[in-house]
Amino acid sequence: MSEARAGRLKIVLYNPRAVFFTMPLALLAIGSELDPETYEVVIVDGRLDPHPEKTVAAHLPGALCLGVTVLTGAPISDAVAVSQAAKRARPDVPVVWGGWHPSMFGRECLEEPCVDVTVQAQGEATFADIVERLAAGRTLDGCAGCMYRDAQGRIHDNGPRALIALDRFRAHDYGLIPVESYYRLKGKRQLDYISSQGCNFRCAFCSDPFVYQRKWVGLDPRSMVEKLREIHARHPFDDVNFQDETFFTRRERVSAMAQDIVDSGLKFTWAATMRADQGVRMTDEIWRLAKRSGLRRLLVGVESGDPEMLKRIRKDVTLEQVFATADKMRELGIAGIFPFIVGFPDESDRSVNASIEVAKKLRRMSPSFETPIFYFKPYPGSTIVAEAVARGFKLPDSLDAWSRFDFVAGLPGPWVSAQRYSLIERFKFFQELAWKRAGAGERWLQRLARLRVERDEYRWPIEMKVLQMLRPAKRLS
Ligand code: B12
Ligand code: SF4
Repeated sequence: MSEARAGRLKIVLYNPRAVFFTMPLALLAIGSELDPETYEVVIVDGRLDPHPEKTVAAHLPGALCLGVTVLTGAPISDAVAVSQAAKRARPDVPVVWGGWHPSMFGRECLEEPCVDVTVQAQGEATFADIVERLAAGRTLDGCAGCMYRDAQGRIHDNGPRALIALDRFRAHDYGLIPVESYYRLKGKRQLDYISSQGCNFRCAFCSDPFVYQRKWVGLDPRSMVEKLREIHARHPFDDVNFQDETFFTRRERVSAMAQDIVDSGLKFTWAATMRADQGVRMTDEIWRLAKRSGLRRLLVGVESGDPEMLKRIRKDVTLEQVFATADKMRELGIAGIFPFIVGFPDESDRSVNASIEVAKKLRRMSPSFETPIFYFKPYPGSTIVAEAVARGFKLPDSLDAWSRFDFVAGLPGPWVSAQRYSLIERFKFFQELAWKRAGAGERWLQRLARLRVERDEYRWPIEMKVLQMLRPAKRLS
């Protein structure tokens, strides 16, 4: 934790409750960018602290502001609860919201009286600017990258701030968070790390093109491995989970990083995201080097098994590329997560069935491949959603409604019939059982599940009902 240095100005940051224990990288990013000689950064994490409202309130006397990171969905209600408690305790301390939801809905978030400022997209420079202005008693007028409400209740939109190269920011200070507590809660010594921001692509279902305007910035590989070495010396880890949207955007960067890891003598495995078109553009040499440096798992978004749908959602990836990348992964013994999305507006049964068939093929390729299926939920800013809205689909119109817009409860959007939903849920269940590494006691159930999947026979799913009663599904948010 940061040492107490007299006379520094306190900045309190809050990460809402969630069911996973990924390290709070957003708060680490904005907190580390503040000059440690001038500011004392306190990070409170609702996933670690049983009474975050009280803890946050206790830190507020003398604080310059409270910063909260907010994802769309369930985290909004916790962010509101903690921000309201903060306002009750210290109405004079400004509350700043940043992250993916305020990046898309900066103005709407400001309708909630406990939120004073919202930050859009990359936050390091904007937050540092806000904090400096607050410290100097200056207004936020002209502070690019944020919106704010003035004393008269008027909302000001200062417009976007250009994306800044990550190497121009201070390195993330993992001393701001209790790294060992996250290891403990995850049950493994796995470090979360972010090496790039944004994405050059244009997938119609994703918030990234809207928030980062198809721009991408990545850390220099040399300084990154040096940083990993420093963190490793303080908090030894066995695995690094790169949380980048598109880690493999520049293959030369990946190659240099992998070579540096090998040369450093550090021994750890790592996982990251890859697009299938990036996979086919990697040379064999880089693939092998990445594996040698510890690459253990890739997340490769397939999204649809229907080439027409892939075009419609502007994925700009072909199924041939998916299978070529998967082949390479199988050859090198790299595990894979290949997510699909079903239930796009007006998606036909034929298209959903095509996704199911591709998922089956991938599952058959390796026991280390997983093919989760999610239901499409409309992110604003994309063409596919604009079309749906034009045809009468209503997006949530308040923060409260957005907080109940649960992306992951397994509930489909309005474009999936009850019958289709039931089929997809059954397929998801049986394909998992059919291909997972099963214990001796489960083998007969597994054989039955394989038979069902091969024959597309999901009627009378008694095994499913019994197993779901015995082991309820894990919540995702
Ligand atoms: C880790 C992660 C999670 C963790 C969250 C852990 C936590 N901290 O609570 C978990 C596993 C819980 C999670 C869940 C989900 N996630 Co998620 N997740 C991510 C991921 C991979 C990394 C986030 C991260 O740490 N980024 C690194 C930091 C440095 O970047 P950042 O968060 O953008 O922060 C910068 C700015 O946004 C800004 N900023 C952020 N917070 C703040 C706060 C202040 C005060 C300021 C000033 C600035 C600021 O400054 C930061 C530095 O520039 C992102 C993808 C990504 N690379 O960002 C997806 C992402 C955020 N997730 C996404 C989705 C869709 C989901 C799920 C729905 C996935 C699913 N199908 O299950 C769920 C449900 C979310 C929910 N409603 O609960 C979407 C966006 C969702 C949205 N609109 O909010 C993303 C963008 C992935 C994608 N492209 O689809 N997720
Ligand atoms: S889904 Fe992935 S590749 Fe597509 S725009 Fe989003 S982050 Fe980029």
